[in-house]
Amino acid sequence: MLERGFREPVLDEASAADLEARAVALRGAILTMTTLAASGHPGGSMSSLETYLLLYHFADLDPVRPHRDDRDRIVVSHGHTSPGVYCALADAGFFALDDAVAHFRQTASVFEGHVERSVPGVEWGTGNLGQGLSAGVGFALGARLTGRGYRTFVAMSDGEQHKGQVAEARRLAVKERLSGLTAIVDCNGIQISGRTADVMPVAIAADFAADGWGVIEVDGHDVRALYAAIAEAVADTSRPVAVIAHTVIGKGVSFMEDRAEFHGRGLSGDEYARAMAELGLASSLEAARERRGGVTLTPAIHAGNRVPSLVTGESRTYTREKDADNRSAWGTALEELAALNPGVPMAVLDCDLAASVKTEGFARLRPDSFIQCGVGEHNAVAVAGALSASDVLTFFSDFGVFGIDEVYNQQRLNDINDVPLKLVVTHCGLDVGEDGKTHQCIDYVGAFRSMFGWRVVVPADPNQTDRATRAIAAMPGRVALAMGRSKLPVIEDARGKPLFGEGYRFEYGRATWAREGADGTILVMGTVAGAAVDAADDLAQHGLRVGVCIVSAPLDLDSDAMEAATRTPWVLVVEDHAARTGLWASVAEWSLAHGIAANATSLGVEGYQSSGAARELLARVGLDAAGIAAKVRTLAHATT
Ligand SMILES: Cc1ncc(C[n+]2csc(CCOP(=O)(O)OP(=O)(O)O)c2C)c(N)n1
Repeated sequence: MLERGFREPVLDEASAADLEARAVALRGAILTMTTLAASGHPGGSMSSLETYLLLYHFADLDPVRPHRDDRDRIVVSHGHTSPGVYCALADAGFFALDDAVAHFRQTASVFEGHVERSVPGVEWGTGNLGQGLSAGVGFALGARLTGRGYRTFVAMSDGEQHKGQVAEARRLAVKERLSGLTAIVDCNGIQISGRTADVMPVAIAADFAADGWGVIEVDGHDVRALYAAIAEAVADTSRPVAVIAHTVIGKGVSFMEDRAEFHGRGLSGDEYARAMAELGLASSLEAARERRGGVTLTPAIHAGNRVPSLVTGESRTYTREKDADNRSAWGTALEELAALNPGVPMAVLDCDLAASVKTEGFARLRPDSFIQCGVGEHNAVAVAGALSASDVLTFFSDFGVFGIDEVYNQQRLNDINDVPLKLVVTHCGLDVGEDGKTHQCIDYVGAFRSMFGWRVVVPADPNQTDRATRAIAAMPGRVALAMGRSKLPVIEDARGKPLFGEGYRFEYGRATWAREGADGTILVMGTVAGAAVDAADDLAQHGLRVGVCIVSAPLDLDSDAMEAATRTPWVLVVEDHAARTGLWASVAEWSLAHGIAANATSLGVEGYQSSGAARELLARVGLDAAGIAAKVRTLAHATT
């Protein structure tokens, strides 16, 4: 066998003959697993098989140490061809083939219908087509920013070339000069609904070439030619290269070849017998069935994510002398983190909004780590996810509506892939300025409520933003920091000192009491916290003592604070967010889960609003100090 790394230009004859023989047996294994599971995608698995065999045998990987830092990264973008991936990985020694065959698509098995990171050798979970090239761009950037210099290979299908995100990724790869990136496109010409040329014609080779990629066309079933093409791509240090592999769906079994029917179904017993006879293989269905009935595999664990050891520096304290905005406080803290940690690989991804989201200072300080993705958010979010999984402290910063709503599924895939991405969104809520409905991200908590690994932090003023920024940078996992646009007065405590100044330490999930008061409690998050405090101070002048509790982690409420709040006669939940999915929803959930029937009322955003100055829009829906005070008076009146 040749050495790994595709450094030799041609495949030696012994390896070629060996792979060809093994490919026949593995086609049988693909059929056995999809027939046994009575589902799955044999057709594309059989057309991509030679690609997978060459990649897993000859990329710089170590099956015994599948998470070695400087390993080459292989992303399979058409995750439905998992049977082909599992067969090739097993053949290269990553796990036992019999396990993959027997437990394919079995409940609780790692060998899922679409590839995912808990399988040794799988770098990126996919299934939503069109996202793998972006992940590959992320890994390739990771190779550069960590200095590890590994190569990244992305296997793709022809059907998914329809997706716009693929074009976004192609362009970014060229712009960033990612010559360590190779795409191999399985062009079998078939997809679910028939011929790819009929479903949606795409000039695949021409599109890659037009964007500046090198292009090599090859017979994707000829292991010698395919190896040579990949080696040629690897040797090209001037640009990323796409190997266009012309293949046949269902390759190797005459009645499956070139038939869309076999894109996504297992064979019947009769078809299976015919196919195995044609391949010259004995049936292994019964043995696999017996094994499937045995113990289900324990899920393997993926590499996990390293938490950077970070110097977070001295917090800045802003004062009332000069109003500041949260986004500038975030940008300043980010810049300080970058300056304080020269040895920590960091990246900021931007989609043409750096001036607004305040990442320009970082860009000046670390120009090579500032990745401008243009108006290509779907790509940017997937790139950022994979980059964050490459030991690079990665921030994606955008307006809320573009960094969350626009890219919900990409963020969901980041969740599934368990990446440690930090998302910093500004212009959230009605505090977006005059842009109007399309820009009003009033669901930033709600979107992440529907996922499982994202934590959301909503700072209330520049001081809390500064401290939260430093804290989330050092936190493991996915964290979204969500803020508005406007300048906000620094919130002060009852003695007139900055509430989130000296002596305050940000702790995820810990709420902060800005005012004490036994007559009722305002629970508030984010932009409108200052207005709630002003309302409470105003009411105190008139003898009404209202507590104000500022919540910065709306998805993980502080039980101590909640218990204290619910002991008061009423609770008013105030937020610049759709109440039905925001803090109000969390409070309702908490109350039910704790069996505490809080006398609670909501004051949030009940629908998209018009264009207008944030201050006016918030006042119009009662989210200014006067509106909050008026609401409190009705509650106080009702309970006396
Ligand atoms: C974003 C997205 N849309 C739709 C699907 C459903 N889907 C699964 S496979 C497939 C056809 C893809 O064609 P190709 O990848 O060329 O499949 P092949 O037949 O070659 O395996 C579609 C539309 C999906 N997985 N992801």
